[in-house]
Amino acid sequence: MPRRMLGILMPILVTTLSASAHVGSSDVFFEGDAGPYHIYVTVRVPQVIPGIAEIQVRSASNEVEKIEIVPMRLSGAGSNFPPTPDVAERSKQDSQFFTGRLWLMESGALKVRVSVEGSKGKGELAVPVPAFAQRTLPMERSLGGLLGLLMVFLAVGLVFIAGAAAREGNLEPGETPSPAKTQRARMVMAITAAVVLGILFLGKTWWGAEATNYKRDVNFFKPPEAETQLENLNRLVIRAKGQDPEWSKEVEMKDVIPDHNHLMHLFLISTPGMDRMWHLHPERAESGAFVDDLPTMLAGHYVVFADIVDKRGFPWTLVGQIDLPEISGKALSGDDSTWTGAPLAAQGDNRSVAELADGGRIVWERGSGPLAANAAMVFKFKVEDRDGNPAKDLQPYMGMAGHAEFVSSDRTVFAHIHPAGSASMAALELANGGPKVNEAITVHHAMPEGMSIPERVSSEVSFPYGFPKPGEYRIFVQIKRAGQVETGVFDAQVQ
Ligand SMILES: [Cu+2]
Repeated sequence: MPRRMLGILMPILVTTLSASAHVGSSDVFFEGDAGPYHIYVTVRVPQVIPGIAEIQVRSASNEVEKIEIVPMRLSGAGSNFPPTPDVAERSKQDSQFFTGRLWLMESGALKVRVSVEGSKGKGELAVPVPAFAQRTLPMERSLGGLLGLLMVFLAVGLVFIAGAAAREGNLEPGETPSPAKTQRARMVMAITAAVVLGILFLGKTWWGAEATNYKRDVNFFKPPEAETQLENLNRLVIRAKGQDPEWSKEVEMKDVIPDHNHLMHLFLISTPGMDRMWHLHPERAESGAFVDDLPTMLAGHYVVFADIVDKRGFPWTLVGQIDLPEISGKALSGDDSTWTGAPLAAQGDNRSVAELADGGRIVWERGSGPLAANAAMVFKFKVEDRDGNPAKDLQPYMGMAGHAEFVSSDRTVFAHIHPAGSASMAALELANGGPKVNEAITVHHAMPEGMSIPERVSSEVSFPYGFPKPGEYRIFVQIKRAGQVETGVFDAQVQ
């Protein structure tokens, strides 16, 4: 009895709050093409695993008739044999909006396959979903008290029922139990009490083991630490250290996979003002550490965010801090970029125009009204040349029209987003069976600089994303124009 009761209670014990796969931003936002249909997908990842993910799909056109969704492993065993898909429910008010709920049964790199049917035939795509237990909250006191009372009532009741059965179970009507029967009943009650206590003890042990495992899981998936060290004046060495001792055995640095051209995307952001930012690409050394010869930088305190993707396609952001002296380093080259400007508070809230060095600008078409937390949005940015016309010189930057980093002023949220959304490009490729499918999603498949013919990129770039909580955010939007990476910075007050 107590065992089964505990089983029912477990999901209540582990009700939770929000945490991360980027940092502090666990929901998945996606925009892309399922065959002929352009769709937006939001996956609200459950805080507990097993748990229910909420899926929202918006179709850009009214040609979609039916949408099916199913969760699967991102790669490896099980990624090719989906269970029976669920049909997403079509909204009665809005025929282009579909919702569904899916059970996610395990932590790790998963994907949700979305199959679309409509007047143009069928289309399909898969959205990578990093699923992980995020936090454990203690059971509410009142509920715990009530359940405790019930348990005592049931346990004591069981002892008395057993006693009564032994004493009076086979009496004739009106007969009183003999002293021998009363004696036997006491024995039975004592044995029953021992058995009940034994079961309760086993239940408690089992509960404790489950809770410990669960806590370990929560710890395992917390953002790992970026241990940083400055060597030889300008060489930054970064080592990954998981919150759980087992982490480095399961996530080996020798196995991390490239994500849009690089094994690591490193962001150094000056704090508290976030008035300087570097986006760099360290190389992996033999030892498994990542190493970068820093460019010339001002002395200061920097927060470190380093994105990597493990071999299963699970994205990790290493988080750290470092005090750097003034560095006279190498010139920026390749995909590395930097920005310097006004600190966060000085910009004023909700600034939506960013001036660029050549007189051009990036304009955030944010619409009117306040920005709400937990709302899926499409962040649209227009790039203008110095005459105010749509810029015609945009090129792919690391294979995409743009990159955006959303950082909260308290640095508890960091999300590196692309036009295809919040999933890493490496995971998107794994989810959709290789880089080929990705061409629909990226502007141009990532190739070493100089090998690809630069394609024209639209002067408008958009990112599907939603702020995970209220607060002040800085948004770094990075694009490439005529061979030069440019960064536009926007501040947002989110309610
Ligand atoms: Cu990027």
